[in-house]
Amino acid sequence: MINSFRWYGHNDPVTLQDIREVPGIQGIVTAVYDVPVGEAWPLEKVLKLKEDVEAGGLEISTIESIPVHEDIKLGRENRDELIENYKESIRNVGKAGIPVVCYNFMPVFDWTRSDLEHPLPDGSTSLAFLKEDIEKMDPLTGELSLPGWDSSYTVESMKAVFEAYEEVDEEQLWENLEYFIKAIMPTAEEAGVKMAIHPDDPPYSIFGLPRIITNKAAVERFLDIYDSEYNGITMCVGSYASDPANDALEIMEYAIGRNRINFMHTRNVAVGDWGFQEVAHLSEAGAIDMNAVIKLLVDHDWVGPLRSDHGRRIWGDQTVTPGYGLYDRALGATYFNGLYEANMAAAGKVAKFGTKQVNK
Ligand SMILES: [Mn+2]
Repeated sequence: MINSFRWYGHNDPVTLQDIREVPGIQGIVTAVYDVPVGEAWPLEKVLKLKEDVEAGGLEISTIESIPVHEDIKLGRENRDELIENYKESIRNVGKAGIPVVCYNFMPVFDWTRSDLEHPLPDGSTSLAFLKEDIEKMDPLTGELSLPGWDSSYTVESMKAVFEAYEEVDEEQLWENLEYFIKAIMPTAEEAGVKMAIHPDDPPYSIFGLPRIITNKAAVERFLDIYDSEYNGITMCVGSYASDPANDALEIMEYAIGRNRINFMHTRNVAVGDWGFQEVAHLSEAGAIDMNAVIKLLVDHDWVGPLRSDHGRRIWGDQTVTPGYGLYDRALGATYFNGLYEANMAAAGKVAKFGTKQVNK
């Protein structure tokens, strides 16, 4: 396991030096942020990103993410050109020696929450998805704007994209995903880049839009599209567990049994028929047995990147990017180090983090 930490580039108030001081962090999860969605990432930009991270004493373990253009998801006529650009980005990531790319295939909205500062009993706040609040929202009025929603959409363009999805049901979206996967995978294999699809977040339909990467059956169907270790998943335990019908550990056991987990996201959630709220990473705080998660990785000698996912806002953290403050993610990262070390020791193996500190 390569314990990793997401970094949003030089505008991120969490610096590479901050991250480097978190014990056991070996990998950076980041992206090229200044190329419009649909265009190819130039090699120079990928190499510059790599140099910047290495100058900070760290290495890129994962690209999160290369966004998939809406026209690919919609299966529009111009998709072949957009897919060629996507393949070029994968090739350039491979040339930079970066082994993993995370992406998702969610229509219109990336992750969605109703509240970014929902209080927890300990006085901290976190991201929440309260169904009764979501049901009152109408993305077509233009009155709402939530993070995770692409702010570049005007009321008119939002209406247009919703109209376009009236022609794309779940089966059609699967077909469009299949077309995309079959087109990019030979390139990913050649480039030595393992692809890792992130589940829909939350893993069910919102605002009538189709959503397909939602449960164990979906993972099975997805992996069967193209049977290669380069065609894998991001096992985001918190996203899968956000649907009370899912058993995230069962999904994980299935995917790791097929050697198709290419990236791990570890966050915990409290879940109910009311929706879900993100909580501290500790198992007892939420629905996920994190020790069982790490034990599965150790049992399978899993060697990929894992990152502590969304944290609560604690200790007066002023970070703007919701869920991506330094403190609670750092607490999560050290918690996962502890679980990893203990599980490795129980299996008669030694956990190595590359952090041995020697004073002169
Ligand atoms: Mn995730």
